Amino acid sequence: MTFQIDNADVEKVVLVAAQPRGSHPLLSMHESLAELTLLADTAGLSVAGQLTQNMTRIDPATYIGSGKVGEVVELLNETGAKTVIFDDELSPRHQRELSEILGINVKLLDRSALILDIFAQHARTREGALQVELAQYEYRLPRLTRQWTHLARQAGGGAARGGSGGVGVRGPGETQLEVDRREISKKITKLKEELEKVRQHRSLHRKQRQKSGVPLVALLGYTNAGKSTLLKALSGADIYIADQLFATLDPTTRRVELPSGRQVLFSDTVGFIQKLPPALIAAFRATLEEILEADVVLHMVDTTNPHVTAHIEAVEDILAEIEMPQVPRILVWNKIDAWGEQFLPPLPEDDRIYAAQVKISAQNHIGIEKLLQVVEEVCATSLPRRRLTIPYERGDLVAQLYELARVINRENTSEGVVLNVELPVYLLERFEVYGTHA
Ligand SMILES: Nc1nc2c(ncn2[C@@H]2O[C@H](COP(=O)(O)OP(=O)(O)OP(=O)(O)O)[C@@H](O)[C@H]2O)c(=O)[nH]1
Ligand SMILES: [Mg+2]
Repeated sequence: MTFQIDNADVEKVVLVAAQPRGSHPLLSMHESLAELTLLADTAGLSVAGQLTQNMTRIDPATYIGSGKVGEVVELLNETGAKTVIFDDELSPRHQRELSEILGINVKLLDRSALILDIFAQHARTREGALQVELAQYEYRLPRLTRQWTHLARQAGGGAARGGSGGVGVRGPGETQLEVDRREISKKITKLKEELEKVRQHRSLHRKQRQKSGVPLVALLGYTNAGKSTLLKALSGADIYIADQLFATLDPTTRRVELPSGRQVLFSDTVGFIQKLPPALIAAFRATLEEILEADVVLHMVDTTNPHVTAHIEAVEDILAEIEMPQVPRILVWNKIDAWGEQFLPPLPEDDRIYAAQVKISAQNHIGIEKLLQVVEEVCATSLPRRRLTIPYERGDLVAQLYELARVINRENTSEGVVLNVELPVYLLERFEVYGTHA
């Protein structure tokens, strides 16, 4: 248990983690609680105390059982904290029953609400803000109780970012929560419509990218792995980097030149975490759709994190959940500068899902050239090859191939220009009539 010096400006919280016997989560109860502490820290909260509970089963009414709730109340009194955060997502019933016992002056949140709050603080673009707002409404709708309306009055409304109500109640017009479920449902429908417009706009952008024929490399990984640091190292772009969870929410894409001179796009996006709220995954569809179109995935991990194996698994689980297509994946062990031993933990599962593994330090520019070489090789082997015979009068097509594909060799024959090329998948159809498999 940790106690911190009183600071009137900082919201004090008590964290509660519980684990039913026989469950095998990716992170142990204590490890997950440590992660929750980091999340609380990122949200600007001060952790005044922690409680853990090994239980035979989840209590249908209070999650942790009434005896333990008593301890929570005691700890709240002892520390003066008025906010409790549970490490697991509480069902609407748990939330209701616990709120009854804790009383109207105690704010009850769970990991999902905390993550949503961080997202609300970090959203920088309109799309990001819309997605977070949608996720918050979806999360709150079934949990709409007296507590929220009470908090709503306290909070007095607030923008998606920087509202005044403190953790968990920042966000979409708090006063809206005073209106009934139907109003919130209407709001959800409206947000979905707005997001649909954003999606269409994005898909237009994607079509332009596809036309440009430049392969897309998605930087994915657990939050804080160093994805943004790598994009900055590769492109020199001014990108926000922080020792914080979910520093990045909105995707950033930059053009990067591979050793051969070939151009690819690298896209940095929102990080993942275990127990990511389902409402968030659903709401971030527009952002995640971009990832789904990647030609290559760089799965970045923080080698220095003692739970790196669990992190890898958590990321793979989320990729499966969003139905990431089977494009080549490269496992990138980042932060090797800070990793004394030349030892990488064994991979949890079948390591054949990775086309390659590379060790780098994004911050100290170690292994970056090697990484780009590997990306180049993987791009080359993953793109289909064709032997195309283009009639001489279609010089425009030959020019297009030089621009959009990789021409391996060229020969002038009596039938036309014969080219061996690597084609991005979307060009296959266009050139089908000219080709045979190389
Ligand atoms: N020692 C060391 N630290 C690094 C390295 N790369 C990144 N970091 C640090 O790790 C922290 C997270 O880096 P980011 O690039 O923001 O990580 P991210 O994966 O984009 O994280 P989110 O956007 O929060 O998901 C920052 O404090 C970086 O300075 C590295 O190679 N070595
Ligand atoms: Mg980032």
